[in-house]
Amino acid sequence: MGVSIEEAIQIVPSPRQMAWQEMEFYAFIHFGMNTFTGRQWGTGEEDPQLFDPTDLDVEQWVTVCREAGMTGVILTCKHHDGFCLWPSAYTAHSVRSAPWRGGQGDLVREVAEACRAQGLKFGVYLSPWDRNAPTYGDSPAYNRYFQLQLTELLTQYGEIFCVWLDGACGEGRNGKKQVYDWDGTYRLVREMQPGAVIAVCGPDVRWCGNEAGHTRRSEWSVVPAAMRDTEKVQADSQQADDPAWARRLTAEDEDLGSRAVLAQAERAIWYPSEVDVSIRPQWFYDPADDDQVKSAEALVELFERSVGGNSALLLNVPPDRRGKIHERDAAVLRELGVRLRRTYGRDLAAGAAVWASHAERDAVAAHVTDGRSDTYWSPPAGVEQAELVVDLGEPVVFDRVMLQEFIQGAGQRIESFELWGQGQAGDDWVLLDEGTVVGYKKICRLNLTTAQMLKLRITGSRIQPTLSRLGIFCSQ
Ligand code: FUL
Repeated sequence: MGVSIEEAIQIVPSPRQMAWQEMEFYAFIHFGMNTFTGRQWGTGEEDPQLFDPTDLDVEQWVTVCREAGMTGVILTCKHHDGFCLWPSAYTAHSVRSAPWRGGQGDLVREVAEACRAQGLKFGVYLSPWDRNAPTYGDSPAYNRYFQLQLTELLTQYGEIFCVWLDGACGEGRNGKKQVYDWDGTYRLVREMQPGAVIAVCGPDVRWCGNEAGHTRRSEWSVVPAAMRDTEKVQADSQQADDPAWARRLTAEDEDLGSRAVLAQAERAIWYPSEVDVSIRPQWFYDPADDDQVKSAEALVELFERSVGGNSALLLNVPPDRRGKIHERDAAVLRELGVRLRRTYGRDLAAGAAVWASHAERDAVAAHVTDGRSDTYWSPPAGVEQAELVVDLGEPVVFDRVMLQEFIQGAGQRIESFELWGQGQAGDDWVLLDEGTVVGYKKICRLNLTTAQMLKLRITGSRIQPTLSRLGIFCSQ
């Protein structure tokens, strides 16, 4: 019992987890029967006649997402009410029975194709909980139904980057508890879409544990294997609806991967965090929320704290009853894209000279400013504390510092660090920020600073740290 740091650093992302992590920021699109009923959780008894967007424009959805800087879209192909946005062969409760496109429409296809046309990846949300399916609660029969539907989604719509399996679940109509065949479902995904990650009730991507956009101060990607327990994810998902719970994490939930936590674990796994949050207070469009769309500034902060806090950001953007992303949401997302490009489009440290207190063979300091993700700096094994100094050549104004570890080759190692700045060579060093974990990406949000020299002091790491990038940016 107990996972040592020697063992923990051997744990690295799978190629599909790494490809997903590099996507960083992508959209959730909640659209379906609830859009037309004003509910957030449908009962499953809704009349398919209600599904009738008047001015559907999926190109607009994808354009808005792309311009915001997103790299993919996950569509709610079936939410808890069981209504399918594609003409499933296994139920009549779908677009086939709706007036939209005369019953000939397939929204999953339209969105998948719009994504491909604009270079975004496409993913599917298929709610395990189904309040319409008569077999729900009758475990083997419903598992068959669920897996047949999943097979349709995985075989008819091209490449899928993510299968998002929601933890929310309730009793069946007959009062029976549905026992899901998770392993069978995972096997199907691996066989039919080997590049897809399985999120939340799945082995590849960890739900951050709240729907409020909160990222932990230390978001470890190496965590106890028990975190993957679907029963626990389901129990936590029930509580996510409780606004008080959703807005904070308990102290126990704060620390998922410190040495002390790993020492108590039987086994550890690479299980990185995803922050899922809506641009509005609710997941599905509700006109009452039109004046509560998050501001571009709030979204920048959300991006920097999640993507820059070793998580991915899954931002929900719910189209309205016309079938369009509302003008307000579209405007703030456009502004978000402008701000992100303005800040991160130019790395002020690119090519800068770097010195390190230690360097191991070809893992030299200059690799952190060479613009490549496959090179890195590292001190020799056993050197857990080390320093790196970047010389910008002249005083430079900035307010963001980005750090990235070489996780694909060396796992997650940095436990704590400090950033120091020197206005000009020879001035006193001033502490600019301190932090804990880095992982895939850490973004330090600083006050506007002028410095020629920047020093990273790694004050704690596992065996030896690695760093593949140190970037410096200005948001102003
Ligand atoms: C939750 C669901 O109950 C919500 O309706 C929404 O889909 C959210 C992303 O997950 O568990």
